[in-house]
Amino acid sequence: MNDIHRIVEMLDSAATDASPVDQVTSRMPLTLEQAYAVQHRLVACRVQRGDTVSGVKLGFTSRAKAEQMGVSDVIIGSVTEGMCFANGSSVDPARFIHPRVEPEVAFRLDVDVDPGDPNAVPVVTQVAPALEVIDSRYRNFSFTLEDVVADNTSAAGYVLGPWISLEEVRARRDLANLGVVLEIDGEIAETGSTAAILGDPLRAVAAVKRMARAHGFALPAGIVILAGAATAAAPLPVTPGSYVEATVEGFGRVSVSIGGDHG
Ligand code: OOG
Ligand code: MG
Repeated sequence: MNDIHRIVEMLDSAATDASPVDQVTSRMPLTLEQAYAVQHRLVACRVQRGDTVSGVKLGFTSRAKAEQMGVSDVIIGSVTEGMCFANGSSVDPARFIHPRVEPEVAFRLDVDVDPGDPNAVPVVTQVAPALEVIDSRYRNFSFTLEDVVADNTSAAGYVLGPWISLEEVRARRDLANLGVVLEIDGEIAETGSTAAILGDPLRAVAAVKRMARAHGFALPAGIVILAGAATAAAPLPVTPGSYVEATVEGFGRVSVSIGGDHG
């Protein structure tokens, strides 16, 4: 337990100082259960400093991401208000170590869900295009499944595009077959399809309930669900004035620009 405490301190300061650390598992074994215990304590540290949990995220729901990182199981993490950037706003890259950006689909949970109740249905009626900024606290962005779970699944930031009614989208299109494009400074960085996310992004909602039950997450009404990247992640540019945009076919756009003090 002392070890757990030390890992939490190490990962928490790595994030707040934007300074990388060695993988935990290169020095000591970590079970998946211990990894989630570390993650919950890390998020609790943020909450203690005045932040609020605003949602949950899934990782490795697409093959592109699993192959990019050499990890295959779906993982779950938390995102907070402090990680949320307004659509179109600018972020200071100095707060990150080696940030990457991913195009995602987000849902909003409409009802309180008790993950342990087999009859509780996680209802979602709104969907939005999203960008996720991930920033592993581990040197070289390399980790095992347990390392990345302990590090709150590399969560560092997210941006939500306009919410639209899921019913309206589904009346016109197949949510499981929409083109996704990630552009950086006007150039296409990654392209994919919403099909990449578990075959259908809506499957992420059921997966969140299952993962929440297995790993001790609460699912209150109003939280955001980040379904996972539809493509591999691209490096987030660090040049002030750079611009990142994701589009999901038939949805609005979501973008962020790079700010900071350098030039
Ligand atoms: C872990 C987070 C993966 C996704 O959308 O698949 C993730 C990582 O790649 O560092 O957020
Ligand atoms: Mg992601």
